[in-house]
Amino acid sequence: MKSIIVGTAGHIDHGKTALVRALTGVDADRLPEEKRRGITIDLGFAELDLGDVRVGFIDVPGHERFVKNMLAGAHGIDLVALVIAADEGVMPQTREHFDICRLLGVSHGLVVITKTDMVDEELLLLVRAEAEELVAGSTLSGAPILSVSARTGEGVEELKAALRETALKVPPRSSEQVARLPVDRAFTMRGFGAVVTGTLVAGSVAEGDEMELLPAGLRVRVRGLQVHGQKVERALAGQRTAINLGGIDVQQIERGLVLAPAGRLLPTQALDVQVDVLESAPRPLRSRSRVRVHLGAAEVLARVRVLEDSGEIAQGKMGFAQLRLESPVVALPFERFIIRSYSPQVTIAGGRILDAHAARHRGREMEQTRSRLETLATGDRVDEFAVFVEMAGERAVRRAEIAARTGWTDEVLEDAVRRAKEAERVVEAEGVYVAKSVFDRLANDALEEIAAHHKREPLERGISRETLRERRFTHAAPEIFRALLSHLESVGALVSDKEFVRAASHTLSLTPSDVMLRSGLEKVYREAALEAPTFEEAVARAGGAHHSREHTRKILQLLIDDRSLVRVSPDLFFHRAALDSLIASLREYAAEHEPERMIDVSTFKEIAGISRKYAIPLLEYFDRERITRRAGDKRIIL
Ligand SMILES: Nc1nc2c(ncn2[C@@H]2O[C@H](COP(=O)(O)OP(=O)(O)OP(=O)(O)O)[C@@H](O)[C@H]2O)c(=O)[nH]1
Ligand SMILES: [Mg+2]
Repeated sequence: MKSIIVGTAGHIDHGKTALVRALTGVDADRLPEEKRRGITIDLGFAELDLGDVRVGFIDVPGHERFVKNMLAGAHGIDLVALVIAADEGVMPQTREHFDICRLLGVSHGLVVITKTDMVDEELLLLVRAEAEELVAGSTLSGAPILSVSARTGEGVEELKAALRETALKVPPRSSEQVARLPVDRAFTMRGFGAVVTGTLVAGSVAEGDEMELLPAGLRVRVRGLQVHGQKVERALAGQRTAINLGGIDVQQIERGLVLAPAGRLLPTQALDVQVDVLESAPRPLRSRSRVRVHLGAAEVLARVRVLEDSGEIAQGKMGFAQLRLESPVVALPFERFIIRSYSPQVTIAGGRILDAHAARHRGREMEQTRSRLETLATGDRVDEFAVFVEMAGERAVRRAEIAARTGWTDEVLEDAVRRAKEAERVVEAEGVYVAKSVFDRLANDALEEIAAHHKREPLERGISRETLRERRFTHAAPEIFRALLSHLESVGALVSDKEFVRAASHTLSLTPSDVMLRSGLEKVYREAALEAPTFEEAVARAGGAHHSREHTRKILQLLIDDRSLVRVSPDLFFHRAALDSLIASLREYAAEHEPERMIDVSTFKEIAGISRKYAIPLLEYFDRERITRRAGDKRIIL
């Protein structure tokens, strides 16, 4: 069965509460003060079963001073019943409430002319004409206009039929976002504890769900749920829902908090928005003005920064702005909000959020900022995802950030990622996303940096990854840096060798005397075999004593790089061939001493034909290389 939320709207005393009562039998004015003063002060609730449609009514106060309360309910409605008393016609709050509904994007509704018993036919026609004029040009133009008397009951049945028909036209709520319930009421129920109520604006909530109240970040557990006064296991988007919460005291809960899945969304204090300024606003919306922002059931103070060159958005016009909030809220793209002036408190504008976690924009980047916002305002999900990724630049964004920023469910997020990757707009690395354009630029930077390094150090085999990262990529996400190098390696632009990388095209440029020194050193170590000389001695024997130590070290490094020599300890080098034959002898010895395969230092010295000075560093080297393993004062040959 379809569930629909209908909100009343209209001037004070025009018969909204009486109408809800005529329809449902429920007096939505609950507070003693409301009864005493005969006016509605806070939101009231009632239900109506229309066969295949279940209507949840939110009855709002018409009094100018309680528009704030009206807004706490109006954000969640699917359909508005705009009430106009036949004896008074269109009045200030008729217009203000209607403006609010329009700005909140409530596109379905009907007009109800009440108190028809108090006027004659002629006046009724006049009010009807006035109503038509009010809604002309809006999404409610052409909506049904009904005449009702709550006193005599005349027209009530026709109204029910019209409500049902209109309700059936309301499209179902999107299921793209995770559950959110802006709290409009919190109370304690004896034996149950804290209960919150509100309209579940997205997703679904089930018994046992772990949730949190934002922006406070209070963790709670769903103990039980009611929809339309009936216990249910799961509540769905679009339903008026009462939730019994565990793990919290009712004093901690206030109107405006949002119930959402635990750990999924994040509070924010800066919103990039598209604003629609009312024709009736007393002045344009200007930068630096202090305003009241009504979002969900919350109200927060904010400073406006208009993102248009003129610094203002004129009456009747639309434009981009940033709202800097004085306290945090939880907000998501495409949520609607209302702006009221700080004082006097009147509705002046409304709009849609485009980026709920906005960055500060620099003046000279205004053009780019606007074009990004334009994309967010008009683009699809992939555009939205790509824009958020692009904005992060080389810092890149993590999956959890995107989830918090969009409110998307896992499936929707997955789909956006897949399509953005297919379209080559985004690159993914270990759950981190970076714009393709940024990735390409970084790849280019890496190649440039490596080329520069080769130029400076022609005798080095490359640059260490860490040095490269420190030179150019300290701001980049480490995941992206790693992905970058493996990408460059996979396309053959780069060769990586342990912790070093070099350009695939890099070749050593050796002078003839370097070449001679290199082969000379190689020969010295080969012939010395296990009688390895000191490095200075080796250089002298190779006839390279006239080179600087720094230079001869570089040549030595080349021999290590091409695996001719092995560094056994910081200043002790052996030729690989000598080590290989020593290893072979060790293994032979082990085979003759199965199953122990044990050797001690003196046997080792004998086999190798070396003194203790070399035996210890060599054995330690073999331990590190897993050729031997220490066992007491002996070693096992592995
Ligand atoms: N004669 C007549 N009186 C009505 C009708 N509907 C409401 N009234 C009276 O009008 C007065 C205001 O009605 P409410 O329903 O409280 O008006 P409201 O729009 O809810 O007022 P607020 O919530 O304070 O904005 C009450 O005294 C009602 O009895 C009607 O159809 N005919
Ligand atoms: Mg009322």
